[in-house]
Amino acid sequence: MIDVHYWTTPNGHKITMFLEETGLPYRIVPVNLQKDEQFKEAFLQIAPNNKMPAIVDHDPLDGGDSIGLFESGAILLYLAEKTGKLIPGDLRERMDATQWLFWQVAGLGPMAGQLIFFLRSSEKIPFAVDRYTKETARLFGVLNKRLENREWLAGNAYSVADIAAYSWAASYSLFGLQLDVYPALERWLEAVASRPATERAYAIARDLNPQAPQPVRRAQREVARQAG
Ligand SMILES: N[C@@H](CCC(=O)N[C@@H](CS)C(=O)NCC(=O)O)C(=O)O
Repeated sequence: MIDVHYWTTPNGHKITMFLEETGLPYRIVPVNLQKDEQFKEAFLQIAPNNKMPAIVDHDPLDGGDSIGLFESGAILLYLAEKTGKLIPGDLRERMDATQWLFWQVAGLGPMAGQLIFFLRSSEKIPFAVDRYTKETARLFGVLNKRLENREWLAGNAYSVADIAAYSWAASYSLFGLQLDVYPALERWLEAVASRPATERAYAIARDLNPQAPQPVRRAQREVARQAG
């Protein structure tokens, strides 16, 4: 059994998306960020950086003591190693998936996260909003270009690289972005959103926190477009 210390944000969805894909048994341990539960002592013992997600695997492959992990990228790589799933077997493809995973955790996530911070800040700092808006749009452009003429971010199959990038890319409207200028990204978003495991992962979020944003599907965008 794996305890998933989780809240209903893009970084949290990555882990439930992986677990729903693979069917590994897990239970959610809510870390309600609105109640500052990320600062609770018990959570800090697992995640000293006071950010979720984190996991505790009570049944690690080596048969030893429980393993606690924080940082979504490290958790995804650990789960991929544990299951042998959602990571390419071929060395070059595996490294490709790894570099796109790192691109997300070191680039898209932090830049878009800073943008949200400055957009929501009571103190308005146009320079900061401008800087992170441009950088987030640039990163969306990189993702779109990567997905031109290929189905998935790395290798020939859906992988941890797609899972890591999806929940951030699906939040495009929070960053003031429209998908019209990112057609390859739009096609990929729809492909990931329609996976039953993705739908289950976001349903878990909705049950825990009805305010959690849900992905907007292509059909919904079409209806909105026609309504003007
Ligand atoms: N690099 C970390 C980022 C995790 C992160 O930023 N988590 C946010 C929510 S999406 C959080 O827990 N924030 C609480 C806080 O900053 O106090 C990862 O990829 O896991």
